[in-house]
Amino acid sequence: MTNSLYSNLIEPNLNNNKTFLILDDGTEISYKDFISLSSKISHKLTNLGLKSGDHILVKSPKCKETLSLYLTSILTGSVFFPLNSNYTLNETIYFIEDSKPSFLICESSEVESIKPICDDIGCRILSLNANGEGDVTNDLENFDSSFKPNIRVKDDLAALLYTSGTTGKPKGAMLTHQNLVSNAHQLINLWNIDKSDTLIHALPIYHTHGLFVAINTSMMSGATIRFIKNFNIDLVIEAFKYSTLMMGVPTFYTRLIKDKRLDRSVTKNMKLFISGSAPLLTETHQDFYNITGHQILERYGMTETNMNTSNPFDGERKAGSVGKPLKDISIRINKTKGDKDTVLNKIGMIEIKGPNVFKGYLNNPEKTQEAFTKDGYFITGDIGYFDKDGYLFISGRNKDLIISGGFNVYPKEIEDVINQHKSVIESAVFGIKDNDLGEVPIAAVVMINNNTKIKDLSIFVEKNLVKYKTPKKYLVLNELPKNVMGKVQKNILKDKYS
Ligand code: MLC
Ligand code: AMP
Repeated sequence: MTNSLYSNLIEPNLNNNKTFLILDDGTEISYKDFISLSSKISHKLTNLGLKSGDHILVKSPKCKETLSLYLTSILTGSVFFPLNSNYTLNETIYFIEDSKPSFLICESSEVESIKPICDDIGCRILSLNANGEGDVTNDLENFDSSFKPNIRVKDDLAALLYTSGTTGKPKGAMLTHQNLVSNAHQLINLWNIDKSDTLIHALPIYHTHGLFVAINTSMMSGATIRFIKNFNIDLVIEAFKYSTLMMGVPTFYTRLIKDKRLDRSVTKNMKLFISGSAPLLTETHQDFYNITGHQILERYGMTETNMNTSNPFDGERKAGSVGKPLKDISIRINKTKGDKDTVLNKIGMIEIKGPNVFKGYLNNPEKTQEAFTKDGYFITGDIGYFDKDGYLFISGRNKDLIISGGFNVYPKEIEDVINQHKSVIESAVFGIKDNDLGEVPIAAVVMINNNTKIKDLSIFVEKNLVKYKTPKKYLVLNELPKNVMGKVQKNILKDKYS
């Protein structure tokens, strides 16, 4: 078996008649049929000019056809670049210009506005709607249901996922077949996933969590996926009856805890609840345990590295800790200037090396170099420490980042948009605690004229940014607190307005 995604996800399932996906309307699709669908699409796109190594930007909504484009990219040897289908035109233009895809798939309502940008770079645009209809799936009956794969080797690029890292514009993290395959193998072993499992999948499929952690581990172990379009609590609770696993962000768990239907009996078929992408409060861990008898297993990952640490399946799951490093992954705490020592633990920058760590940022050798230490460790921007048992605790972040419901929000990006408004002199975006989403962004703004309507500003921001990045509140201030160097002191704003 090689390290390619084809030989791990597709080849073993070519003739597998077991159910792969259970959809919201109850339809079940077998592995074999799903691979046939992906093979037909592969023929179609290849006929239209898709080649091995091409970037395929997929911005269509979560549906089985969008997921099959992931398999299409594996079969054709192209590079899968999934993107939030809700991104605005302005956000989308940046990704197209930076990644230069050969194919772009989006909803038919967006084709007209995006096409001119695609035309400029010779990118073919095709539609695919939430109901699975569009250019991608038209006339598929004319294509063969088997496809001779374009085999890639371990260091070849499999996917491109954008992330902003510490500052500035989003950068395309280049992930190889080896990065993804090695990580999924580790997680399957660690979490005891096998073909008898059914995973509740209510996450988006354009991030590491919902795509690689959830889909790769399930396909590699031949498990079934209850594929839910979004976190619909009724559908999730209904699915507990016949499922065994759930992967979610902490908001899934805080919402479940508030629901009166959650108890031991409704979750008795479940084997494992996993949480990640944002900090899980100790209180949430404890409340969920008291109500269901299940201890949520917390793990820690990133776009650039996939999963790094996890609490164990068997053994102690420590509330507040993200667990121990995965096998073959080396994690160290690098003490940098200003970091504190506690009596027992050294607190500092979390740095990572291993087969999971990405190849670099697309067309950006400078940022790639900055992201690694001289001896090849990836600098995560997360601050933490190990306890005496080797469990990692994340105690802060050395990056201006807000995590809202598991989505990363970069204040700088929002400030750049706010500052473009004609009535704004300057702004500062910061996160405040939120019971549902963990944190949410709010904005402090200094206006040219204090009579300007905030409504105008918020409409302007909403036109430019996807909903989850828009500030939940605007504060109009006469000035922003600054230090002697002129840097805005967000901690003062945070303390005052949280
Ligand atoms: C939705 N809204 C959000 C939001 N999600 N606002 C801020 N932050 C969010 N995360 C907006 C909606 O547009 C809506 O606005 C309002 O908030 C309420 O919407 P909702 O219906 O309650 O939201 P819902 O659709 O239920 O979404 C909440 C959620 C979702 C938590 C289920 O955000 C989600 O699926 N998050 C998962 C993100 C994820 O997969 N992260 C993994 C990154 S990978 P209005 O005004 O219209 O009411 C990674 C690596 C790793 O980090 O380690 O895994
Ligand atoms: P992303 O850029 O979307 O991949 O986000 C990765 C970031 O999410 C990490 O650098 C952490 O800051 C955060 N993160 C992921 N998992 C956890 C977790 N279990 N606890 C705390 N933070 C987490």
